Amino acid sequence: AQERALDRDCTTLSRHVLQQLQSFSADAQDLSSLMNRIALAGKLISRHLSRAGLMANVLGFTGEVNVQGESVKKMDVYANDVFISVFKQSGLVCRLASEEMEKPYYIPENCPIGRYTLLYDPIDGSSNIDSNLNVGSIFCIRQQEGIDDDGSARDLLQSGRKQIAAGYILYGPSTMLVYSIGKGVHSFTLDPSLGEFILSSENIQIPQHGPIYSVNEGNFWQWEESIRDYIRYVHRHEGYTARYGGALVGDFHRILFQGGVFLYPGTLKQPQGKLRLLYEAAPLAFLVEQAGGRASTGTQDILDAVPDKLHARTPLIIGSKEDVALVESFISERK
Ligand code: AHM
Ligand code: MG
Repeated sequence: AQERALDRDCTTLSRHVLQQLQSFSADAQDLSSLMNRIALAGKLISRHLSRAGLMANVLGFTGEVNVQGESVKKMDVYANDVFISVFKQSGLVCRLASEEMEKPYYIPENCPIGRYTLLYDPIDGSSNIDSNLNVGSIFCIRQQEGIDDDGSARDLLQSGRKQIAAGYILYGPSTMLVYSIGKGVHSFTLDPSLGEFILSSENIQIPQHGPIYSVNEGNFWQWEESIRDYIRYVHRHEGYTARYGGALVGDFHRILFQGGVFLYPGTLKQPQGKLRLLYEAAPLAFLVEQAGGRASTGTQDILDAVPDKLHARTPLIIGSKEDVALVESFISERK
């Protein structure tokens, strides 16, 4: 029994990916090394974040010089560079696209063989950093379809169904990695003493309904009437509780385990909302569908939405099936 406990307690991420793939095909080996690289980026960022408070100004501004005379990078710039350097060495990824870079970043030395594109938000919820609160990284992997691209990355302007893997890393009291390669959703916790992500929950299923609603109600008068209708409904019915942390990864993580809904609807100033389709909404939509939940723009599944540009934004309603459907019903009523 002890042996089995040890066995269970020590399923590392890399072993888990290989078990999931159950094959030694080239694709399987690619995916497992891609996931290992993402885990490495997560560990590096996690380590840097845990020391950030000790280093003058790491949290704040770019271009500063710290006590050791090294220039201090703002956290999101640092995290963006971590992903680039980690994938430069992998050989598999020819192109990276992130919230921090206007254009995709090509790794020419990988391009003859690199068949994948990594899309990511290196630090999601970056305003939380200034107060030492949780942030995250969001990622997904797509097969590269346009190698001799002119930099416009048109092949990326396709639906989220093209993702072959997606997930996030949550930098909270513990660092966690949650991922899916289309075979369920699994979470891992970083054991800092081992430097390994250890399996904590397998085949996570989101409750069909949950108590949490997570939305920035400060935007109330910026929303369409239908969203206000939904919030009024929630206020008038028992069993709802509000939670909003200002970092999508953290808010989504809570809902994945406890059920409920996260919303970032369009506003008067930003009719498409704030969140980006390709590297924020679509990866989480991939996860939530794998966990038995839903993600919607309000009128369409997020995974069916096609962006018109790399940094396109989308309204996002994501979480438990019944709760997403309830929000949608208010929207269709007002159409
Ligand atoms: P960021 O990627 O620039 O950090 O912005 C995304 C973040 C999300 O993590 C979070 O859900 C949202 O912005 C919060 O926005 P607001 O402060 O408008 O409520
Ligand atoms: Mg972000």
